Amino acid sequence: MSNRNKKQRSATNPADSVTLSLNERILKECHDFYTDPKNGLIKITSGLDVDLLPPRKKVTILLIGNHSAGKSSFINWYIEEHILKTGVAIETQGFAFVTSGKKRETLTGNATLHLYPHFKPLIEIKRLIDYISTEISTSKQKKFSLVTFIDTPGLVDGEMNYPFDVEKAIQFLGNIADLIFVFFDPIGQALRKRTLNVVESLSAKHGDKIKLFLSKADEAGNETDRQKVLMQIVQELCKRPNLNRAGFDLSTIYLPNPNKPVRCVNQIEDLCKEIEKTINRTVQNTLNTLEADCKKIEDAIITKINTNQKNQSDNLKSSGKGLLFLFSAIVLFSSYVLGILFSSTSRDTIAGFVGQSLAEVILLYLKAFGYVWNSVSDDDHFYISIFVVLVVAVLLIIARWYIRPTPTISKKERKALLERRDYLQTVVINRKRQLYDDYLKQSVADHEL
Ligand SMILES: Nc1nc2c(ncn2[C@@H]2O[C@H](COP(=O)(O)OP(=O)(O)OP(=O)(O)O)[C@@H](O)[C@H]2O)c(=O)[nH]1
Ligand SMILES: [Mg+2]
Repeated sequence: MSNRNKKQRSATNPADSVTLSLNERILKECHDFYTDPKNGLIKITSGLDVDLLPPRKKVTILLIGNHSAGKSSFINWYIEEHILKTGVAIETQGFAFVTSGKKRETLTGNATLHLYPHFKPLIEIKRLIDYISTEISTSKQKKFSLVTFIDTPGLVDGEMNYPFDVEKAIQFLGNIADLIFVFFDPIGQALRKRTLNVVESLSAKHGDKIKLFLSKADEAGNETDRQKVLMQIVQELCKRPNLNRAGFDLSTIYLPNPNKPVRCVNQIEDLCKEIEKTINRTVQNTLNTLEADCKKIEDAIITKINTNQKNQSDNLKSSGKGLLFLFSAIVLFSSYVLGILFSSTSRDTIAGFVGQSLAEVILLYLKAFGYVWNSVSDDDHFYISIFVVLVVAVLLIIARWYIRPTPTISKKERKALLERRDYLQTVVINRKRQLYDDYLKQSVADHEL
């Protein structure tokens, strides 16, 4: 009980409720519910047939596109800090995870994969580890505290050799990312083959996550030029047979520059809204998954307890049968030995050992045994002995087979399992419902504003 209170207290840490937004707090609490070393869902499921992955505390957004399309500049703009190198030259050589944290820091590839365990399989792509890094920024702009951006090297056609398999890496990152932004810039029309190849293969699996943009739209000339560029890109995309065209949409964006007013429509706000929508969806999914996972664990606990009950009663029945076979083996063996050793012993000697009444029964048996024994030849005595030994051995083997109980859990373990179920129902589920209510109240308030 005291553990539970402690857990509940840690889940609503007052410091967190002051510094974190509600969505951050929900994702953090859900994550902690899984990873708590003592009562976490991952810990609780050890020994149960349930596989769980802790939810991530942030949404992951992968940015891909051709070289110089403005991917790094977009991230810098979003977080309002010049954290990534930008420029006309090929600036981004590797994959940079950009995330918010307490202090400005750059982490190496190994540290990055340690920080993002979901991405560990990237280590299998040759030489890639040297081209991965994490940039931690203290920025709290827009929704950055709930986002991890992944900046990627610009995709260029032709003979440009990447020191690692860039397509494979992007494919893998695309599997895990919650959103994939593809940037096409207006200048490099003829050089987009590689970008289109990657988009085509990603869209087959993740069509709903991919959003396409014409970036740097302020550089696309006048309205007519811009329409022409858009048409060209759409035509190129339409030529791709495997491209998933559900929700196929190409928005025009550029980074607002107060010193350079442009009269072109900028859909960059829609892009930011898309990020917010994904965050909201992730929060709801995380809460729903938490409840579903609790249910899964409860079911596994009940199954384990019921199976244990059945095993216990099966063990009892089986041991009964085993003991019966063991008893038969002992009776057969001892009767046989008794018959051979004592068939010529006198009534008085036997009575001296076991008393008069039992001696009568034993003598009766010895008489019958002696009759049968003497009626067969000496050779047959040998075969009979072998036969008896074999039967005894078989009986013992059968007895051993029956007296081999299926492992069961102790009363203490059973009690611990029921306590875990109780904890899930009374602490985790209740807290989840409370968080959901808070989330809904916030959404209603947002809409009313
Ligand atoms: N006019 C204009 N220039 C932009 C915009 N976004 C980026 N740029 C410029 O475009 C150039 C390339 O931008 P980057 O952000 O380095 O592009 P990138 O996609 O990261 O390029 P690589 O890392 O080489 O793949 C830089 O000089 C930026 O200043 C935009 O919206 N409008
Ligand atoms: Mg870049």
